[in-house]
Amino acid sequence: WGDMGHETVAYIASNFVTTATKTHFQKILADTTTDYLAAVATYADTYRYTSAGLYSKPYHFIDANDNPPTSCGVDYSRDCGTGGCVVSAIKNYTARVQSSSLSAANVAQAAKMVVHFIGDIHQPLHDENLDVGGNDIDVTFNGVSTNLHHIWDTNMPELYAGGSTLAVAKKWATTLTTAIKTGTYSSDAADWLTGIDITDPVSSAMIWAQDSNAFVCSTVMPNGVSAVENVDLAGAYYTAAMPIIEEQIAKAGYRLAAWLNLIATGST
Ligand code: DCM
Ligand code: DCM
Ligand code: DCM
Ligand code: ZN
Ligand code: ZN
Repeated sequence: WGDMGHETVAYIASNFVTTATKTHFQKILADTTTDYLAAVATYADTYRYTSAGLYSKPYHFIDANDNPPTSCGVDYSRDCGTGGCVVSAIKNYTARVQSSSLSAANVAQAAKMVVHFIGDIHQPLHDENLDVGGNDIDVTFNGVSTNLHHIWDTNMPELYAGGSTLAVAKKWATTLTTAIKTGTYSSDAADWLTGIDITDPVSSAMIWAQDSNAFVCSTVMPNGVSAVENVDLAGAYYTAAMPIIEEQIAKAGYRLAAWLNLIATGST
């Protein structure tokens, strides 16, 4: 996701963590404001462009070597590269944020990484190898030349939510929080936590990756690459994609809250 998507995920999580979890992470992040998660949600994207952080580039995705739209599926041993992937990164930084021997700076960095990567794993094209997760599929969006990955990360969320600012993210998060509590998602939210297990981060994250990757076949390219390549996708394609984007952002925030609750207190 782009910055605004990550910030929305973080604000949703802020709305579902317990008071003890909030206190725990405000202390780790040295930030007692209500924006303590949203303020660090995009750190990992800045870090990966620094020379010190180049190693973390593969941590933002898992390259599922499946065959969309005919067959979708993620396999940890097949798809998590030797340099690591979003699933191994969630495992590593979940361990580091719970460490009592690492420096405060390292524990803070781990918290920032967990917030970001639980967001990214919910973007369907972050769970797909084809055409570099859609980066090599040229499309236009309202006449602007871009690529399929970028419209899922940024153009479609920003058009729907009304911009790219932190204030837009906060407002969208409020809407999605209500949808989880009492609206569209209220009967599904409990199922979103099926299989979550803090003692088995790989299995937990693979459930999320699998769930997200399935949308590559059903929604991202249901009629293959040729049906989207060099096409303007701001019409019917956008209309079909947007409910999935909203669901994935909502799920990411709800699962992130549960994961942070498990880290801080041992229960969701
Ligand atoms: N991005 C950027 N510069 C930054 C941080 C992020 O250009 N300092 C862009 C690159 C990606 C997008 O943000 O297109 C989102 O990245 P990701 O999906 O890994 O979060
Ligand atoms: N950090 C870390 N290990 C690194 C780089 C950074 O633990 N290799 C931590 C230190 C700060 C945060 O991440 O808490 C941001 O650091 P920087 O500004 O150096 O990216
Ligand atoms: N990306 C991905 N899968 C890949 C490579 C990249 O999901 N195999 C993501 C990371 C960024 C975006 O695509 O969100 C652009 O990546 P980059 O900045 O590395 O071109
Ligand atoms: Zn992306
Ligand atoms: Zn990312």
